[in-house]
Amino acid sequence: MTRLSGITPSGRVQLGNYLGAIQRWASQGTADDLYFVSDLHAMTSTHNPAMLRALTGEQLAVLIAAGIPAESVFVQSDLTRELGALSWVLECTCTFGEAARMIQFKEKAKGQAGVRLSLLTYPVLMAADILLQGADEVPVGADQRQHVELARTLAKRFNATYGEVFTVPRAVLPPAGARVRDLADPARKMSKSTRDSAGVVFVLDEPELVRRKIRRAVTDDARSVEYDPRRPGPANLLEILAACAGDTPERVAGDYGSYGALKEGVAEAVVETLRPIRERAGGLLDDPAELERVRKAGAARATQRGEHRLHSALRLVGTGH
Ligand code: AQP
Repeated sequence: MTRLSGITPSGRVQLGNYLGAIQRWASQGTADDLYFVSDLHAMTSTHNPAMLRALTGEQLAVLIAAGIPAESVFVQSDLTRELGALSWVLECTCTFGEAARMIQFKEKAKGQAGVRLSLLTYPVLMAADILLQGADEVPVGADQRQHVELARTLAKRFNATYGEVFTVPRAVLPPAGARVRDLADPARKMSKSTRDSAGVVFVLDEPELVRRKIRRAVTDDARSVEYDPRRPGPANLLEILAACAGDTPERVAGDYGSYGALKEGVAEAVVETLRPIRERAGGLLDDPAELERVRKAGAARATQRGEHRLHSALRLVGTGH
């Protein structure tokens, strides 16, 4: 059974990406699972090419530094030939109405001038990501569920029209995990592309900067440290601490008598959780030849895994050899 998950280089990897996804990918993934840096998905709105390249390298290094086996990781754009060809076949399988119905497209395109056509078509590219690799399960949040449903529809339609080639994928909800919120504005989730990064802990931040951001986290004026999900600031700190300690927020709350002490505890737990990843990722980023070697090997394996499906699909639609 193959599970496929990706991370988009729309900004630097933040603590929420790590605690909510990458940590689980590293500890619970199986040898058949695949994890990729979806750099092509980061191009559906204005982007900076040099930044995209740097962020892609950083994310690849973080995935490997976090302990995901290098043979399970690849960069999406290293498969542009295969994904480009399969996207075209799938665009010829998808109707305009199906693509235009995607809620995320409607929301993101609303009121925006110069909307890139790729914002409309990227769910088809996402279907290509999934179908090329023969993924059975795609763990996604509610916002991406409709896109996996589209991949499912396209797989079934292709198989019924031309012949059985694609595994029909299933969207699965990732196991409930930490939903890390912005430290400066706990009403919203921590995000890599947030403009003001005062409340965002990046995985590669220096320890002193991590401590500073956590010390400035917004709490409230209650005096006691208790876990109450209706108090988003303190609850966020306790959830982060619990995720780092492998414990429950209710239990870790009992160890602290003041917000000051709690913040010190959270800061140390986060610094120690991220330390080995920051060090290993730093080592990889300082050794571009090694990172390139890992990247090439991942690309070769992912290409090889999908090659036969692409060739069959091209042949069955009446193209290729
Ligand atoms: N704050 C979060 N708490 C828990 N999990 C999170 N994830 C993201 N933010 C949090 C999980 O990280 C994985 C990779 O995310 P993505 O690159 O697919 O995009 P995203 O969910 O949109 O992440 P960001 O950081 O918020 O990026 P931008 O700013 O571009 O929107 C996913 O599994 C996601 O659930």
